[in-house]
Amino acid sequence: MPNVLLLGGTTEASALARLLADRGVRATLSYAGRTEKPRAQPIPVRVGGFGGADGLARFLRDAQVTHLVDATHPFAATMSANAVAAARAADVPLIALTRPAWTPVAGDRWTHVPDIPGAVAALAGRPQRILLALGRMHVEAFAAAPQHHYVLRFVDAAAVPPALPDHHLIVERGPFTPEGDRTLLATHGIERVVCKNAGGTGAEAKLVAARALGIPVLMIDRPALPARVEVTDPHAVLAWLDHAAPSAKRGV
Ligand code: 3Y8
Ligand code: NAP
Repeated sequence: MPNVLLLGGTTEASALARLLADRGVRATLSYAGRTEKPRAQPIPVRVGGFGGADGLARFLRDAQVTHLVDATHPFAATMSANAVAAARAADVPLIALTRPAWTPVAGDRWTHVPDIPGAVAALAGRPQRILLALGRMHVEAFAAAPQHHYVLRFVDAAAVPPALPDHHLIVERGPFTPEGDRTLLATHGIERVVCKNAGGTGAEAKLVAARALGIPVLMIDRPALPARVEVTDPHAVLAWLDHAAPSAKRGV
């Protein structure tokens, strides 16, 4: 009998949780606990870190997990690296459920930067009105480019106001719509969008809206991740569960 641990926090993870529940597969979805009220799930949920790769390996053994699915965000690089190391240490099969990176299409005005510091450096120059669609965790880095007016979008209200002298904070969780994001860009007179190459559909709306309005985008490329089996369709994970041999040691 499978006993799946699903590292979640994305649209794809939630879609897979629904499929696992519908098939009656024993599974637990794991959140880091970054948000106050994470989306309810149709399978049991656990919240909080594991204590590094060693902590996750211990969890896999103690909970007798038979399959590990890493469906975290492409920028959750530490979690994904820990998942590879822990799965190997605990001899548990691992698969990653991710989404293809976005690629520019006609009308897109993208500039690629390798990481958050690269995005900050690219914002040197005259003051602009910027949609900083990165969430809350990396906002402080942009205090090094204080000349801009920043429109920020967080999932939860900020306990401490962001350290950006000229900002407007919107508290809203995705997924977002092209119409809603077009209104956001137009209402705030946005001249540039800064975002991560998250891929998927839940964060794509701002790109569709920027394209329609001819607004340039500063696209932060994904961090490198260790090699692992990757799929982009939740149904491919179900097929993998049917064929991936759980650890023989576990006697399952
Ligand atoms: C806690 C779980 C689902 C998953 C929905 C997806 C889509 C909506 C769009 C913008 C971009 C951003 C941010 C974003 C999106 C989905 C997905 C996605 C981007 C929740 C969630 C958790 C988080 C964590 C949060 C981060 C932040 C990033 C906001 C739940 C809602 C910017 C990523 O306040 C904080 O500390 C927030 C931190 C990590 C990035 C950051 O650096 O701030 N996501 N987002 C997960 C956990 O605890 O393990 O609350 O329900 C999930 C979703 N957010 O099931 O429907 O699939 O990506 N999330 C980015 O893409 O750049 C918003 O504003 O345009
Ligand atoms: P991260 O930087 O890669 O991970 C930092 C630490 O957070 C991990 O080492 C782990 O702590 C804990 N952690 C991360 N994801 C976890 C999970 N699903 N379950 C349990 N612990 C987890 O991760 P992050 O970028 O902060 O992402 C945190 C969560 O938000 C993930 O669920 C991710 O899918 C979601 N998310 C992130 C982004 C983003 O832009 N980064 C966007 C959308 C959703 P320990 O070392 O103690 O185990």
